[in-house]
Amino acid sequence: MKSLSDCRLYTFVDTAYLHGRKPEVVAQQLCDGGSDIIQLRAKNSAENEVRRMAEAILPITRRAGVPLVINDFLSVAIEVGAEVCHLGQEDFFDGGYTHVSQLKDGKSNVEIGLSTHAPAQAERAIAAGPGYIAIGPIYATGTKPTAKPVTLDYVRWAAANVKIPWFAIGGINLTNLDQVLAAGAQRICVVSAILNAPDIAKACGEFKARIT
Ligand code: 3NM
Repeated sequence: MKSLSDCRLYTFVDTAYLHGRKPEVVAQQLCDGGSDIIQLRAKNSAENEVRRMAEAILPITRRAGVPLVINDFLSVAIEVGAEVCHLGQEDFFDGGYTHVSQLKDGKSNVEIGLSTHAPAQAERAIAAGPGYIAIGPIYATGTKPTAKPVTLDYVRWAAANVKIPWFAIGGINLTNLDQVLAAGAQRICVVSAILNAPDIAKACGEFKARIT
């Protein structure tokens, strides 16, 4: 199983972009293309549906040695034995937590990833002990249409200041990828530019070849 620091290309099984495909089929294509880590993101699904999808995907990611991240649903991540749970600022800090150990309650070794949208949020998140942080959205994106872009300034700040694994996210595609890398990112999250591509595995391979 890859460690978080080994991961460079972070991709998604996002139910908003399945286009009729089964989640586990998409997961296999992401693995075949060289994704290092995969998140199940199901913003409008009930917990039991997320659990069902996670159980279908997990054997595929395990076989590939790719950590599976469950977005939002910590209970599902722990129950199915996913390697990571990703939480937003609201879920974590507005939920009253200050350290990831409070979430796990000694019962699980699931890693936690946290979203951040500004340097002050990154500093507070890092102090909470996550396995990684995400920084974004770098560019405007239809995947999160209401979020305000943080620009490459935040990437440059992260490159100079963040010592744990961090992933740039938001509106990244093959056209702007080089700008994000030049600003200092070594790890990239991509949702729509891969899931909307005609060949998911090929699209992953194109990103991967330029990141590593
Ligand atoms: N989180 P795409 S931006 C899921 O800034 C998500 O925390 C963001 O999708 C954040 O690659 C984002 O299609 C959307 O732009 C990423």
